[in-house]
Amino acid sequence: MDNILVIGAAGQIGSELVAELRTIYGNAHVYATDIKQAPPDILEGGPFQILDVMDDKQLIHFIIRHKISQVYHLAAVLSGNAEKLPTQAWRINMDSLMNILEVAKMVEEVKKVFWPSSIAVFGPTTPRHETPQRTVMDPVTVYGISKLAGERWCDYYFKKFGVDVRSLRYPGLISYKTEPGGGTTDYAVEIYFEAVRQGKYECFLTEATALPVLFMPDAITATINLMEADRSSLTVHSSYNLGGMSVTPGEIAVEIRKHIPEFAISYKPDFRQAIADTWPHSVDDSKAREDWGFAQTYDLEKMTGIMLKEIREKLKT
Ligand code: AKB
Repeated sequence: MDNILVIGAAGQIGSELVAELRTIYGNAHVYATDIKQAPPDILEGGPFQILDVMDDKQLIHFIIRHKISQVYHLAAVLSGNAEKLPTQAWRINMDSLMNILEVAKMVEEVKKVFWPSSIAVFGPTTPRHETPQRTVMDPVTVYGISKLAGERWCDYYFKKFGVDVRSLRYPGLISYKTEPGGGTTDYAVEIYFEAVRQGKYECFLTEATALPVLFMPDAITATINLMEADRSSLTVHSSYNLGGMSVTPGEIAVEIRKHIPEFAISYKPDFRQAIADTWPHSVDDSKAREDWGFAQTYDLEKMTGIMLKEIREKLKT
């Protein structure tokens, strides 16, 4: 039986991934860790420990002590926050990945590693529509540069040392359980929370800014399916494109108004507009579909209905 370590378990992806992994592998086999306290369901549902992935000694002890065979390393400084603290963000994003890759190289019991990349690896001269798997990559943000460098390291550790590291270029992820923090696509989560809380939202991107987004259940399924795929079927060892749906703030607002007719949106672009302007509008994820069967099941309409219903429930309690 696999023992799984999730780093960044209290975050937007981690809090949902841990729950799903515990359903599949059993509560006792999924070790949730973070540098901050996790939400009650993670704490009560199985083992949780405060762990700093930057501390390589603590990390290797943890992995050996708990006989960890799979690692999901989700901790990162996202695009908006990384622009405020460039050198710290670079250090955190890169050193943490290097610690994980080194442990996976050294400890034979570690069979697989998951590390998320992002659409941020693309840049202003990358084709913006249906961005191909292999294309120009010239990121101009610290976050994007760190993700692109990370992808190259993942590919290097796979080819040089046989480390089975798997990765997805996540688009903006939309969820209601745990709100994201410090990203450019965060608007697409905030908009739903503010629609329910206040009936209005001031968006930090313009009305027509198109970015790819994906509903969290599809992202969780994709992540686990990639990790469970037969190694021989995988042809990309840097990171797989994951498209989702291409949406603008204006289009989400129209969809929200079908449920909350009085919803008002205004636009006040800030520094994150310049980041979004260098990212793809839509992404070609045919390689992920071919190699390990990626499939998206939620569209904007279905996602909006669920987001508003779940946020209403959540804010009641
Ligand atoms: C961000 O906006 O920084 C992230 C991402 C797309 O990687 N959500």
